[in-house]
This record gives sequence, C-alpha cells and structure tokens, in this order.
Amino acid sequence: MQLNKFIGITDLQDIDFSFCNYAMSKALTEFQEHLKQSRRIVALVGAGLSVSSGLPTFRGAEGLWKNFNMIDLATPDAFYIDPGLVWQFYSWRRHNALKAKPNAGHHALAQLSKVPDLEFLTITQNVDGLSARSGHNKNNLYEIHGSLFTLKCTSFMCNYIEKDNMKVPLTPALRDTEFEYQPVRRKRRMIDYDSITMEQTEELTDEVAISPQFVPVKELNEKDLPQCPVCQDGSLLRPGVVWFGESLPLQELNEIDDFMEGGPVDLILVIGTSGTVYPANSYVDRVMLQGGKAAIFNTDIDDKILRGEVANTWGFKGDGAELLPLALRPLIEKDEQ
Ligand code: BJW
Repeated sequence: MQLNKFIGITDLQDIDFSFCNYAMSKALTEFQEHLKQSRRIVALVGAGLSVSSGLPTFRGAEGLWKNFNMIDLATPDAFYIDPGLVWQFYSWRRHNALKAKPNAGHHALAQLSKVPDLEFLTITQNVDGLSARSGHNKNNLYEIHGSLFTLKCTSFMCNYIEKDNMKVPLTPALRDTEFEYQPVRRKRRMIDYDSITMEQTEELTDEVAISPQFVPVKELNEKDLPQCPVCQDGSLLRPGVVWFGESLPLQELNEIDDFMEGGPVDLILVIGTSGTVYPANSYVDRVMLQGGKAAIFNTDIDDKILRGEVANTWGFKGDGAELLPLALRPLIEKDEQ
C-alpha cells in the first residue's frame, strides 16, 4: 500500500475547517456525507496519532530509529544478542508513554467506538496504551503490535504473561534508563545562496530541535533485568510487543478477519501511519477492494495526491489529533446528544 496516492489538500495545521479553501471544504463535505451513511468503519492507527501526546514516530528524520538500526532493537535476535540494550530501549519508552496523555484524536476515536448501531474497530499499531487510556471501548480496540505494558516470559516452556504492568522502573538497574525524551538540539547550517557568498555560509548556523534519541546508559547483566516470577531457572521477561519476523496475536487477527468478512466495510480511517509494515498495511487494500473508501489523516501527504487523482480516497493533511475531532464531528456529536 502506498499512502502517497491519496487526495490531499492544503496544510491544515492550526486551521479550523470553517476557514479552509474550496478543495478542502469539498473533500470534507464529501467525506462527512459518506461518514454519516457508513455503517461499518475501521480505523487503522499509527505512531503519528501519538505525536501530539509527545511521543515520537519510528521512521523519518523525526523518528525513533534515525540513530539506531531497528534490527538492533526490535527483533527477537536483538533481544537474544543484547537483552540489556533492548530492555533499556523499552524501559525508556515505557517511562515516556506512561507520562503521556491521550490527545483529542484518541478521544475522538474513543467516542466513535461507542456510537450506537455503528460497527466499528480501531486497529492500532501503537504500543503506548493511549487509545485504551482514552476510554475507547475495549471490545473493539485491537493493539495488534502488543503493548509496552505487557510482559512475557522468554522461555519456550513457559507461557507466563502479565498485562497492564505499569511499574517504573521494572528493576533497580533500569532506573537510570528511564529518562525523559529530550529533543536533542543540533547545529544546522542555513544556506541562502541568493543573498550570501560561499565565504559567509560557515557563520550562518541555526539551532534546530530534532527528535529524541535513544542513548543506552550502560551495559546490563541479565540478572539485573526483569525475571519470570514463575520459571525456576530465572528466565528473562521481555516486552510484550510484536517484533519484526514475529507473528501478530492470532486471536486478534482472527477477530479482525471476522469483522472484515462480516460485510463490506464502508470506510477506513488511516491515521498517522506510514503504511510500511505488514500485515497492518494490508487492511486498507482489503477495505478498498470490497468497495470501501479511505480517509487519510497524516502530516505527510504527497503533492501529487494533493491534486486529487485517486478515486474513493480523501486526504487530510495535518496533525491527526487536531483533524480527527473536526472530521468526525457529525458522528461523535450525534453520539453526545
Ligand atoms: C503524523 C503526525 C501527526 C507524523 N499526525 N500523522 C522482509 C524481511 C522480513 C520481514 C518482512 C520482509 N518483508 C515484509 C516483512 C514482514 C514485516 C514487515 O512488514 N516489514 C516491513 C518493514 C517490510 N512484518 C513483520 O515482520 C510482522 N510480522 C509478520 O508479518 O509475521 C507474519 C504473520 C503475519 C500475520 C499473521 C501471522 C504471521 C511484524 C511487524 C511488527 C512491527 N513492529 C513494530 C515494532 C513494535 C515494537 C515497538 O514499538 O518497538 O511496530 S515496527 C514499527 O512500525 C512499530 C509500528 O507499529 C510499525 C508501524 O509504524 P508507523 O506507526 O506507521 O510509524 P512510522 O514512523 O512508520 O510512520 C508515522 C507516520 O505518522 C508517518 O507517515 C508520518 O508522516 C505521520 N505523522 N506526525 C498525523 N502529528
């Protein structure tokens, strides 16, 4: 799936829909007409939805993985090779996700999850727990990449799982790694070739904020990492997230499949995801192949798409946390009455 193929409009950040231009207002009107008629809706959520809550995305210049290879942090092999490094990464993220609060976008989906007579699912790839904490109906929320707050035993012989473990730090040795996301400031050279000579460029620097960087604090021994309370041999616990190469939770996938096959889905809301990871990205095509329409909420929608060339697709460019409550207003306002 390519998110880039969606119809977009002008940049909507800080702009209320009432002030938007013609293309935008046309897209919004069409979208909301379809929304009001939709009986079966799916929301596919990614890291962009939590940006307004202060949590970073994964990919791109602002992403968590710009200074670390994901293969070194988010695979079973990475954990096998250096569980201390991987636990520091997840410990850091647990700490920051716990401090974050659900934003207006999470709350808008939570409201949608409770609209009577609407068949609705949120499929979130996020492991930060913010959708659950926003009051989303738990029966139609699927955290398909797991949760930072689930712990699982690594022993093949043991099926110990603990959910909703909010303890911070999990062990004394992890205390130092639970520091806050500090946007790192880096000098960047600003070059305006029209107004300056090359000799001057060295002096023209500016400080820009870039995204938080994971910096492992120390080497940790296995004995200082979270241990399974059930296993006699002191097996390690691991974060209950889905790493590359691992299966997604089968029961959840089956329930999502049942929903998808239970009748055509009228609309899929694709919110703050790059759509690069399988199988999450396949849901958009599945809905569209059944005749459903897609609405994309993302800060990055290609110019080509902004010209509006793709059928059955709307693109709303901007912060998902701001756009969703406005776009979903017809249904969630009805719900509030
Ligand atoms: C905003 C915004 C704002 C910013 N408002 N928007 C070759 C080799 C090996 C494997 C494969 C292979 N080819 C394919 C695979 C399969 C693989 C895969 O897809 N790899 C691709 C990278 C190619 N998939 C798997 O391995 C999966 N397992 C699997 O397929 O098993 C087989 C199986 C399937 C089904 C049933 C049974 C078996 C597992 C994938 C697990 C992914 N896990 C991670 C890490 C989780 C733990 C953790 O959090 O650390 O999940 S990867 C990472 O990517 C994380 C995310 O959930 C996921 C998606 O990222 P997301 O959310 O899209 O974030 P970004 O950063 O990519 O995008 C953010 C977007 O927000 C951007 O578009 C911004 O523009 C936007 N944005 N600000 C709105 N304010």
